[in-house]
Amino acid sequence: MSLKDELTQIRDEGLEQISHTDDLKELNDIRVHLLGKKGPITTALRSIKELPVEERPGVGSYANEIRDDLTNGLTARKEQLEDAKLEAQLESEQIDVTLPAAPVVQGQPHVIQQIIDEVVDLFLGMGYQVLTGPEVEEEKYNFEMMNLPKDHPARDMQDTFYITNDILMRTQTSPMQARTLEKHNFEEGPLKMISPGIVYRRDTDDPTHSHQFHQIEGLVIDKNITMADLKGTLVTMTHEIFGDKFDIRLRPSFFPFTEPSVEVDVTCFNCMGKGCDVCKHTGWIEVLGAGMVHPNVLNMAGVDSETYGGFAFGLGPDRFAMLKYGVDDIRDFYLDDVRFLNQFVKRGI
Ligand code: FA5
Repeated sequence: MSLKDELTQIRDEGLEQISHTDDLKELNDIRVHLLGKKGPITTALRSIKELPVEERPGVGSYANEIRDDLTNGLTARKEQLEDAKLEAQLESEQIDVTLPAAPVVQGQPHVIQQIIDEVVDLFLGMGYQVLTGPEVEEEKYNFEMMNLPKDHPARDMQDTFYITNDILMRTQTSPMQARTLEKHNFEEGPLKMISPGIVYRRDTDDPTHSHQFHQIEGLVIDKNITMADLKGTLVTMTHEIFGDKFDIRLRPSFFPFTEPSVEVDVTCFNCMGKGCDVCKHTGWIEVLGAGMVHPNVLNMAGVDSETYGGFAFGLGPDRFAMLKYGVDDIRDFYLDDVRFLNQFVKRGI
């Protein structure tokens, strides 16, 4: 076989090999083999010197042509394989942007805080200011200025954690009445305030009592406020929190800081007024204390009780939450068990 034919065969076999490989590494091995120092082209070129002088240039330039053909073949195949590799990668790593995103765990206020927020929002809408006060309170505000002098038997109604003789953990949010009355300037308008917060009592924990719970105090003082205003306000709140089907009932009661005083009952959530075990067959459940502010409370805070008067109420949002969601043990709210608390997720906030 002539050297030219040999070169043609090297090219044809080389191009055949190149077209059959699908692997970039293998393609590189082929390149090294065909065009490398020990490859068939180099070997063929070396043997040119054995040809007659007049044939040498022709075979030399033919050998260069063959090398160019192989180089071009290698380059083209390399591009093809790289494109195919990229294509496959793009295909396998495709992201479907229309798929629903993985859910993000979202926090939410505790169910009792949700009730407090609902009540506060309602009263803000009715023009009340929202105030908060100290949980470590002076005995003077918690009792004395609420018309509960020392040794008054009604102090026993709220068993107290004392820190010193004069400082205690407040047993109710009512001291905020005295604190606000002391500061309010009635020349600037009536006093309408709501005060949510935590209170403490030496109550033995049971399904409806906790030693630490929440209260929301409400106070409205102006000229010509009547008990009808109190009832109207409580009916509005009941409808807002529990729904329009719920009614309220006022029962005569006693609080030293209101006269007259009432306990307020809401339609039983369980039987809707028919009577059941939950409401002890009365159809009603007690939710808050209220009344017309006692003149002594106004006078002690420097407000003229001859001119001004009004109503106050104190409700327990923990009990509200029990009623609203039919929870039969108040202590469940404080266990921080997410399986329990997740039942009260407010969808869509
Ligand atoms: C009072 O605390 C009065 N300060 C309320 C008041 C304010 C009356 C203004 C008049 C005018 P009482 O002790 O009843 O009242 O408590 C009020 C509410 O707090 C109760 O109706 C109940 O919902 C809640 N509550 C009382 N004790 C506990 C307790 N140990 N655990 C959970 N909630 C309680």
